[in-house]
Amino acid sequence: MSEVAATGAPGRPGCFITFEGGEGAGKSTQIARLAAWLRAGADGRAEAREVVTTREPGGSPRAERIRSAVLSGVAKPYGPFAEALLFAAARLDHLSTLIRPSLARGAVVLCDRFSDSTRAYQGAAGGVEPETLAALERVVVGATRPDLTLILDLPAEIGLARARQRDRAAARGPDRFEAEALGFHQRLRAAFLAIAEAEPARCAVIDAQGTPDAVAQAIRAAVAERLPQLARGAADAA
Ligand code: T5A
Repeated sequence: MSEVAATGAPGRPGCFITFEGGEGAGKSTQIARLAAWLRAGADGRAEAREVVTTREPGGSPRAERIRSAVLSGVAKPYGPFAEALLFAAARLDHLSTLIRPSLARGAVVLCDRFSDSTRAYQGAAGGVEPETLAALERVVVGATRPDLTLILDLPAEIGLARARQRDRAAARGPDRFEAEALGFHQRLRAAFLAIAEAEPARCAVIDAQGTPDAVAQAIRAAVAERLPQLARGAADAA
């Protein structure tokens, strides 16, 4: 077995890390930073570490088409359960075409949102029964559960302000979920914290209020603690 293999769950060579949290928490920013850190750790090794960054909804051409539809709000009239089914359909394709093949060849997969977002957005905030979503998760995700989930936590008002500032700079309006009322986003925050409390072995809560550098440092520390074999080369290179 190579030095960079067997970083995640037993039986699969790769390692699956998801980023979760409310709107504007800094997930995209931090995925790029963690990917760069992990890739830098591969420098000088006999065998380079492959890092794949991806996102949900989306991550594969078919899933990106579902993303465009759902975030445009076209499915909203069908209700949160129908939206959960669309996110699940996108996830099914994303898992089979990108995530599982990447893990099978030993890559580290960093994914911006995954099934905890369905639990929080369509479940806790949207009102779909947790048992229903758990059944959907079982059939869609199966054994491909994340090795580590980093939950970027900050008050909803701060995340929404960041997202709005970014949207203004890009001359675009809020998407389907950004447009929801503050109470919806506060329920999301509580839901992500409840997931972390229920599954402490998988989840690490990261304070996302600091500077991008401070948040990146906290994420590296969590990776080094939870997945030491993954962080070893990267920590040496930092
Ligand atoms: N969804 C998704 C569901 O409802 N169910 C599901 O099952 C799934 C998978 C996806 C939407 O779909 C929903 C959730 C979402 O509403 P999206 O566009 O991918 O839509 O939205 P988000 O995942 O929320 O991503 P965002 O792009 O809005 O936020 P990020 O990625 O968390 O934040 P980021 O890095 O883009 O940063 C936002 C802004 O803040 C700045 C950045 O420069 C940027 O301008 N920033 C900071 N500013 C100050 N301090 C820091 N530490 C900062 N970090 C970043």
